[in-house]
Amino acid sequence: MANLGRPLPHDSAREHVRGEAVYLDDLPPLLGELCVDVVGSPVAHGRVKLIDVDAARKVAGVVGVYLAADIPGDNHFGAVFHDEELLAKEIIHYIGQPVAVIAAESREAIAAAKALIKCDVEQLPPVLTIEEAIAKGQFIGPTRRIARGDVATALAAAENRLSGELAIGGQEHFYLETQAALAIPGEAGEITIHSSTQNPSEIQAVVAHCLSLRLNQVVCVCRRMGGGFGGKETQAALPALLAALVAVKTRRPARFVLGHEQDFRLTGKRHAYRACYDVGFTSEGRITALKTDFYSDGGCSADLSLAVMERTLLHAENAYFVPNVEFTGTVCRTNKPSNTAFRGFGGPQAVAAMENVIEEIAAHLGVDAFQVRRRNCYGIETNNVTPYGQMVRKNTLPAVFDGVAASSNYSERRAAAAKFNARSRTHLRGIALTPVKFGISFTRATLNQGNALVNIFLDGTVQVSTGGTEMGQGLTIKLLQLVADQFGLPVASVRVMPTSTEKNHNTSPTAASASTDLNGTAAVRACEQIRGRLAELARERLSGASSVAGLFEAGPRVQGTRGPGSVTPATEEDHIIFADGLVFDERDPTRHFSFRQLIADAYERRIDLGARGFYATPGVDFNRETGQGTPFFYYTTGAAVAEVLIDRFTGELGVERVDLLMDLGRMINPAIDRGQVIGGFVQGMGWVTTEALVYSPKGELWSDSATTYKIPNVSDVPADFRIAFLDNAGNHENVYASKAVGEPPLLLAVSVWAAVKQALASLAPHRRPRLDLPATNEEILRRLTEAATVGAGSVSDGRNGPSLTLPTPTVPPAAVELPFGAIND
Ligand code: MTE
Ligand code: LUZ
Ligand code: MOS
Repeated sequence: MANLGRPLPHDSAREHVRGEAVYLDDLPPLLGELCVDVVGSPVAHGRVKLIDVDAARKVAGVVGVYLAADIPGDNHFGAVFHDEELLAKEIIHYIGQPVAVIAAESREAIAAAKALIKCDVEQLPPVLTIEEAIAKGQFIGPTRRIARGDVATALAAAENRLSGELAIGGQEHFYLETQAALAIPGEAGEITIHSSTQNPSEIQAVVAHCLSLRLNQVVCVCRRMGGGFGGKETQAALPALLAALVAVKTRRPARFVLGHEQDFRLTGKRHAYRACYDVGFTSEGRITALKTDFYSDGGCSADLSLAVMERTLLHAENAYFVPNVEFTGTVCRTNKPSNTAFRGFGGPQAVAAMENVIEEIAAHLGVDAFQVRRRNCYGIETNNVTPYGQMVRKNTLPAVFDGVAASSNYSERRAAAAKFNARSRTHLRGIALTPVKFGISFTRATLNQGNALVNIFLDGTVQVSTGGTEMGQGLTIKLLQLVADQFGLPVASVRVMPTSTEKNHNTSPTAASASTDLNGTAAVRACEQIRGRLAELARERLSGASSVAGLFEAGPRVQGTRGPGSVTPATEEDHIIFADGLVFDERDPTRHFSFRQLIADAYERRIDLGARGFYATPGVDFNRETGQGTPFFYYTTGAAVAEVLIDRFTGELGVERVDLLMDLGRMINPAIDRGQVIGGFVQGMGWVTTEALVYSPKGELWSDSATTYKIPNVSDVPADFRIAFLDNAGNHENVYASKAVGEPPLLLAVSVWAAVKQALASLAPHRRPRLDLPATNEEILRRLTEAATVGAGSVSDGRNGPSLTLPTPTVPPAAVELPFGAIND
């Protein structure tokens, strides 16, 4: 009955499918509950002249309309700096920025009130792009830097040198459940907030701060989210704060659930980036020096932008050892909603920039990009220290590289694609392998902690509560498996309870892919304490034959969880085994208790049947000022080979096949991890191919719904999608020797973009065509058009697609012929 390592279904799979899983807006309305909505600024940048809410206040059913001046505590809040206004008072920073909040009995009353609110704003010139912000010197925080060696000298001395720029787009989270909160006032200033949040402790903190309450008066509860993807790491705050404001003002429950388009327009996204690089390399493709300057679009306030940029700098070399590097990161301030965490947290942009550099080097040298990648890959014994000084220990990158290259038949398929491109006049193929090396831990060391509460009831069932939240990623089932395993129980005997700051306090966001690591270990530690107490009791009882319950029928036990926890028994208690709902001494398994009997006995004996566990990740430490240290507990690594097919007449892109290999250590739940890999990869595919954020010249988001913003759908999932996991017995770092999975697979989608770039390069091998992200069909068509006009000398205006005189494709010189592999350094 081992629970660990089994592909158990998601704990709510059945409820999800039957529509029985309760999301925030499914909570039944409470007596007297009010709806909440906001009125926002019509312009992106301006000075508030007048907000007239008098008429709106008189609408039947409207209970209150509140402005900045009505906020009992501080109107300012923020995840890191308090640089955001809950309701704008004087200066407007983005279109739709809330200036007034309406509380009403019905949505009809809200709509009527909205129409009557006058908001006059004197327009100021907005800054809407990274380029404009750079030109105006409008930044958030200082430029950060991570460097090693002497880049200037190494660049000057390099055999080959290339420089260029890459534009990387943002991404909308597109969680199916929008940002939402329900606030319920209690007695003596207490308030309970139900929030769709990755970060209940932060909701508690901002509500207390803005409403002038103490932390012990505010409870935040989250049963689950309908997706978070980073978008609810900080930005669940807006509806929570406004619902709480209304609850405090009216003494009535208040619920604010954003509409989908409203959520698109008001909340932050993945940061768009510009990356400018200067790289030096040998004629064998070894990178000797790399300088990359990153600029991100932070939007109007800091939010997590500086932490996101920090992770960018810590992933800017991706999986490659580069002796001389200088990475800088600057966050730009623009008149858009503040951009925020999104799966990968700055890592994806870094990897895209690095893989672009690799593709450019390969094109320049006329060699297979895989060879450049493999040649520069972090080594096992040497070349294994990152620019920030952390050693890549137990490095599985070479194994992952070679494993997936072999299993995908990369070299044969690459040669076949080149032949295909030389022949086909209608389509182009591209194939690329890209790796990931994702650092696991919050880069702010403090956040790497978790606590858990485990209670055992008299019928032998167990409840576990942690600060971790369920957003669909499967934390719950993994916690169930870990805890059930501790007591040798089936998972059905354990429940994971809704996350609440009342049970688990001062918690970190469920983020950085680390929630099973942190909360799972804390839960195991709580179980270990209880098991120690139970093992002592069992040992005592088993030593006297009288109280032993019955004879054990079956043969010797295969496996179970040992007493207080040590692998080699050191004490008598260590011989006590918890397995199959029974407790016994491994030296005589025929004499046993049922777990339930032992619990009843423990209760009679007044033994504590609950415990709180705590875990702090050991050894993480990074100095932001020097850019040196060990920010990560370990790395999750992987590689993917993507093959794409492009229609040369329409630019339409299809992902034909993906082979993916990841090192996830020993998986707690291989079905959940597989789902995370597929989901993460496909979400990344959307980011690199179809998901283009389009703004009006005034800074209004035009792509604000499923009809104007194209996420992948079921038919975009690669028809041939092969997922494999590295057999890594050498991993012991983490709980059950598992590795974090949530974010890393998203970064592998860069392989799809790289495959498109390679396909396009086959048309004009020496021109190194620039390809920004996302490579939308339109963007691909533009590049095809360019290649057509250059390659064949025919004329096209670039708007009507490629001229019909298509260029004769050339086989990239030498590339196909080069021997594959045999790169052991
Ligand atoms: N999977 C689903 N289904 N829904 C989500 O919102 N968020 C991702 C990832 N996988 C997400 C998801 C992000 S951004 C992170 S950081 C991790 O899950 C967080 O959970 P973990 O720490 O349990 O992996
Ligand atoms: N959030 C955060 C994160 O605050 N710090 C991090 O390092 C991080 N990394 C990934 C995702 N969220
Ligand atoms: Mo995930 S971006 O760490 O919430």
